[in-house]
Amino acid sequence: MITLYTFPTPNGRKASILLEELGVTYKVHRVDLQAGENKRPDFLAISPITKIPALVEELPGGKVRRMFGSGAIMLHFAERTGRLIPDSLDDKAEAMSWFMLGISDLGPTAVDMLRFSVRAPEKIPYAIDLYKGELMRCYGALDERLGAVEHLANSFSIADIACFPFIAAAAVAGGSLLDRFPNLKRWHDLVAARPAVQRGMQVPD
Ligand SMILES: N[C@@H](CCC(=O)N[C@@H](CS)C(=O)NCC(=O)O)C(=O)O
Repeated sequence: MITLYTFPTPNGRKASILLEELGVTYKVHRVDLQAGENKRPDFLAISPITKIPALVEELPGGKVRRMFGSGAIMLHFAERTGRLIPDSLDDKAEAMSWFMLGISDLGPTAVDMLRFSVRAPEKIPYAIDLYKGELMRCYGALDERLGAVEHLANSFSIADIACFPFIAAAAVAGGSLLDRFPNLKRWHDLVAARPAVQRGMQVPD
C-alpha cells in the first residue's frame, strides 16, 4: 500500500497528479501544515525536512520505503514504470532540463515571491522586485519553449507535472498575468483539461 502525505499546495499536487496519471492506487494522508502537523515526530520520520509531499510504501516482508520531495517522488515512479519520461538519452536530457526548472527555479521562486509580496510583515522592494524578475524569467523561458513544442518534452511528461501546479496557481491568483505569455497559457489550458490532472489537483479534498 502507498500512502501520500500531502496538503493542498502546488508541491503536494505534483505528487498527486503523477500518481493519478500513472493510475497508481494510493491512500491520502492530509498533513495540516497550518496546524503544524508536519512538525510531529511521526511525520519527521518520513520527511526529515518536515515538508510535504512525502510518500510511504509498504513492501512485501514488512519493509517500508519512504521518499520525500515532489522531485524524488516523480522521478522514482517515472523510472519504475518507464512512463512519463522519454526513453532516448537526448529526449531525456531535454525533459530533465525542464523538470529541474520546475523543481529548482519555478517552484521556489513562486513561493518566495508570495512570501515577500504578500506574507512578509515588512514589504522590501528589493526582494519583491528580485523574485518578480526571477518569476518572469521562468515564465519567459517556458513561454518560448512552448511556442515550439506542444509539451515541455514534446510529449506529456514529468517535466509538465513539475511546472503545472505553479502555473495553475498563477492562472487563478495572477489575474491576467498569463495573457502576457500566450504559449504558456495554451499549454496551461491543455494540461488542465487532462482528467488525471484534474483529479490530482483535488488532492487532498
Ligand atoms: N523541494 C520540495 C519542497 C516542498 C515544500 O516546500 N513543501 C511545502 C508545502 S508546498 C511545505 O511542506 N512547507 C512546510 C514548511 O515549510 O514547514 C518539493 O519539491 O516537494
